[in-house]
Amino acid sequence: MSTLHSTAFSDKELDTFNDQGYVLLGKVAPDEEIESLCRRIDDIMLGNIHYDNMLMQLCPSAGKPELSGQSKKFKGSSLKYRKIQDLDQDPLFLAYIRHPLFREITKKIVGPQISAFRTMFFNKPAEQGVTINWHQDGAGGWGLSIPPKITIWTALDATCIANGCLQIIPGSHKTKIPEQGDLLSAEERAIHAPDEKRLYLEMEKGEVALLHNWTLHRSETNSTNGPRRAFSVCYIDAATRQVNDGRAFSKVFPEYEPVKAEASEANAY
Ligand SMILES: O=C(O)CCC(=O)C(=O)O
Repeated sequence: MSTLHSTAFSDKELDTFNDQGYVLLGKVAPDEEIESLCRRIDDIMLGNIHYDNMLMQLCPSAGKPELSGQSKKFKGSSLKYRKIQDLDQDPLFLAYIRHPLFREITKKIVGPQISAFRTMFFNKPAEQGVTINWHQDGAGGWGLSIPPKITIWTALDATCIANGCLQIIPGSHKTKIPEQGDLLSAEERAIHAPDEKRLYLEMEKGEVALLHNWTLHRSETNSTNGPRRAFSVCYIDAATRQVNDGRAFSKVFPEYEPVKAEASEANAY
């Protein structure tokens, strides 16, 4: 097992994050914990473990277009889910979300009272998955009262170009780019995301990236014979509300205080 990141977030890492819009943290949890998360998410996809209130979406590769929208409904036993949200309800995922390092990071960048806007499994099933085009997260598309700043993205499988690793544009977090929503137009892509600025984040299983929400990112389909699973959490100031209905989000620091509310079905990425 490689060395785990300490529970402290260094000033150097903070400087890199501020300058580049991302910082790679290496592994923060033992291999066995990551393996347990993988087994748990597979069990949720297969219906061996069931939650009533999770936002779920099948990948188009599951071949059930009638079930490919997101809704709070189990769509059948299949490893071809594209997204599953609201994973803070699950004790294993909740423990990971509340990792002491993530507490330190959020305290330094966001503040002492923290909620999770989305606690989300992102999957590209073997030989499938969808292309996600260049976008920022929550620059204009999420309707939050306080702009979200950070997402912590964990590779549950090793990622590489062939299986659709994250691609980012370092430094792009300094500007809110899309005129509307989060997705870049063709003109914006040509200016802000030219190929020569693209960085492929190939990561080991269990490796973690801290991303500024405005760092441009995208990912391709998975052409390998194994899944590309990932877990992504957007940590926000607990005072944040959904502008259209005043909804709050489950608090994760200093204590866990779940909010019984509908998760947003509006964010498309
Ligand atoms: O996991 C991926 O490939 C993409 C993630 C993403 O686009 C997002 O978190 O907004």
